[in-house]
Amino acid sequence: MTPNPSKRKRFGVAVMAAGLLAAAFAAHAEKWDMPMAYADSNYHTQNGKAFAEAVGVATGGALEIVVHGGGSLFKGNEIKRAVQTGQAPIGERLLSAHQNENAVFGFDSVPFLVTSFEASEKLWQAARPTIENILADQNLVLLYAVPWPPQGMYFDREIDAVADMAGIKFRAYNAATSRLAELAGMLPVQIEAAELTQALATGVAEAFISSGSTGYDRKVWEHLSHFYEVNAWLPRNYVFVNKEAWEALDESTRNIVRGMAMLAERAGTAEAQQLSDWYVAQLAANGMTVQVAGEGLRGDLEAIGVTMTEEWLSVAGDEGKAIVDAFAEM
Ligand code: PCA
Repeated sequence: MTPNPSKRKRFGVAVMAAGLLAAAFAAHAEKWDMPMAYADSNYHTQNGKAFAEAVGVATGGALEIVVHGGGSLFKGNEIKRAVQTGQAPIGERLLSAHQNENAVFGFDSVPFLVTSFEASEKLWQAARPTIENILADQNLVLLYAVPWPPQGMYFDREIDAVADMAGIKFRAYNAATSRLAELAGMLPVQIEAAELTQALATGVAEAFISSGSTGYDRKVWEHLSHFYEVNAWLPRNYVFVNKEAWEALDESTRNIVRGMAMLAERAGTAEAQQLSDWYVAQLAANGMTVQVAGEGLRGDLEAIGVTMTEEWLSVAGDEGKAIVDAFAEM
């Protein structure tokens, strides 16, 4: 059926009138593009869109945030720089992806430091002021952070011990995942989630560590057969703003954005927790063998975890130690 052109025109006029009206209320309407790296359908991206919409409503249209998901505006590994330099005023990125520039950013990828959402929340409260300060020195304002579900390991075969991993090409998403691969005798290759399906299809990667969420988003059952629940850690995505763009907002707008960011952090965290088991169930429903890592494998990974924890503490210095100490006291 072809749409009625006269109706379309009337609709167009109405939309234009509404637009003029909104513009009259928000005399200095500001538009922010917000690059996000993960799939449009992913809860992080959906939560970012809800945040953007809430800011639009609460500011009466004075600040319009437009989310670009799936790495469509900037790729994951370009987003921080884009926001630092003002090419984008706001963006979202995996926080631990920056641990090669400052080890402290890897606080949420220390193996077995936290293995549950509850502990992850405490660790975030312990780390947040330090992360906020480091970002402030980099021309960035932290708004909110939302965890991924616990990390497990994906393979194309049964794995009973770390010895079974020798020589496997392992997709990494930060320095910790690369180091884990090395210590397990695998070959790490850094790949964004957006390119993961392609990497598995072409054999560039044969295994990886991630949440059930990313396995589900990437339909990983098309390429891999086994998922081992390890609960190695719960990494976070964070949303941040360019400092000049932030300071250009008036105070009441900044307060609204802060308020909506608090809600987004709560809502996104609740969503992650709610979906966590469902994602893993979907892996099984699509034919994968899903199991808790066996005792042998678990023991081997814990030994690697001890090494990685020592290494992280030594490079993350006093700031890193202060986070772990503050967390231990919570
Ligand atoms: N998904 C992201 C990071 C952690 C996760 O669960 C990824 O695999 O890129």
